[in-house]
Order: sequence, then C-alpha cells, then structure tokens
Amino acid sequence: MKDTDFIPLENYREYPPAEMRKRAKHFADDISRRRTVRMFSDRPVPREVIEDCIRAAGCAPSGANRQPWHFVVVGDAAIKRQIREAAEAEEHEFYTRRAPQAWLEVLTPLGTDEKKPFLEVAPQLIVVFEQRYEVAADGTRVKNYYTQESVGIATGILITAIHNAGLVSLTHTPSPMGFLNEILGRPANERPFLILVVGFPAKDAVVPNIVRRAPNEIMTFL
Ligand code: IYR
Repeated sequence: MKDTDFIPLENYREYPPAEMRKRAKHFADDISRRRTVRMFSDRPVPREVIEDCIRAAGCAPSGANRQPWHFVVVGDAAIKRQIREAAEAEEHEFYTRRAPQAWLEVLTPLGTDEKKPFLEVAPQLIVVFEQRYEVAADGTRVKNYYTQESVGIATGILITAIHNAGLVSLTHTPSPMGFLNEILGRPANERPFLILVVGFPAKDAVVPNIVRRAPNEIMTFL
C-alpha cells in the first residue's frame, strides 16, 4: 500500500475576472454547437488527434483514482464490419421485440432504427470499456469504485475533446454489448460502456431539429 504523498499544485491557473467570464462564455458557446451526428463521411482522421482526445479523457477524475477505463480504437474495416453485423443483430431484436412501445415513441424524433451503417462508414470507432475490477498479479480481484460515474465523466471529456478538434461523434449503445469483448479480445473484467463513432460529418449530413432546455430550467441557485 502506497503512503500519502502530496506535491505542490503547480499547474493551476487563475484568470482575471473579465477573462474568466470570457473563457466561460466562449466555452459554453462553442460546446453549444456540438451535435450528435449519425451521417458520417469516410474521410480518415489523423491518429494523433484521436490519441490526444483519449489522453484528455484519461485525465478524468475517478473513484479512488483507479482510472477504470480502456479505450479500443477500431479503424480496421473488417473489424468494423464485424461490429456492425453484431450490433445490427442486437438492434433488430431491440426495435422489433425488446423495446416497449413508449421507448420507441421517444426515439421517433431522433430517427434511429436498427440499421447502423455509420459503424462501417466512419473512420474510427472508439469502444469505451469500464473495468469493474482489476486482476492482481496473484490472480485476486481488486474492486474498483464508482466505475460508471468515472467512465461516464471520462466519456464526456472524450466527446468534448472530439468536438474541440473539429470532429463529430455519436454515442452508440447496442444492447447487450457483450459481443464487443469477443470481437476485440478484451478480458472478462472489462464491460463495454459504449461505442463512440468518430469522424467528419457527411457532406449532406442532417440532424434532428431538437431544442435544448433553457438555462434557467436546468439550474437552481440557492
Ligand atoms: N441502442 C439503440 C436505441 C437507442 C436508445 C436511445 I435511449 C437513444 O437515445 C438512441 C438509440 C440504438 O442505438 O439505436
């Protein structure tokens, strides 16, 4: 067990109040442009950009600093096809049998269906895995904590970093997703969290005409 070890907070930066306001507003305005996109171009994206976006995600806070995540980047066409085929098989079940009518109704405005061509068209899929526990060298299980919260926060940073780089993404959650362990050869302590489809939008891409809740509706100051 490692002892407590503290170092000076060297990289913190405070901004003068006007600059702080400007930065906060600029960031909110910029991330407001982010849209989930389902129509992708096959244009390749530079590997270093994906690496930097994942590096950003890896800075997320996590329960007991266990960093319980692993990101598998799939650019290989044959593996993407395997993922598409397996996801579409599950999604067929979802849309025709598993999903209750009420769920299908709230999905209608988004125009989703069981066809997932973007899993092959987009240049990169980032499959996010959640490590519920780790396996120590002697084979014993070491539990991780708050893994869903931790991986959720890391994924949020990943999505933000991808937007910041001028790319678009789509969170895709075929259910169940166990096939991803098999296709990608990931161990049993890792649970697929979601697939993040990443790339450039198709030239004629369209998005659902949705509205965001008003700021005063989503916050309360006491
Ligand atoms: N996982 C399915 C269904 C789906 C569910 C929700 I909630 C969405 O916001 C979008 C889709 C799919 O990916 O199509």
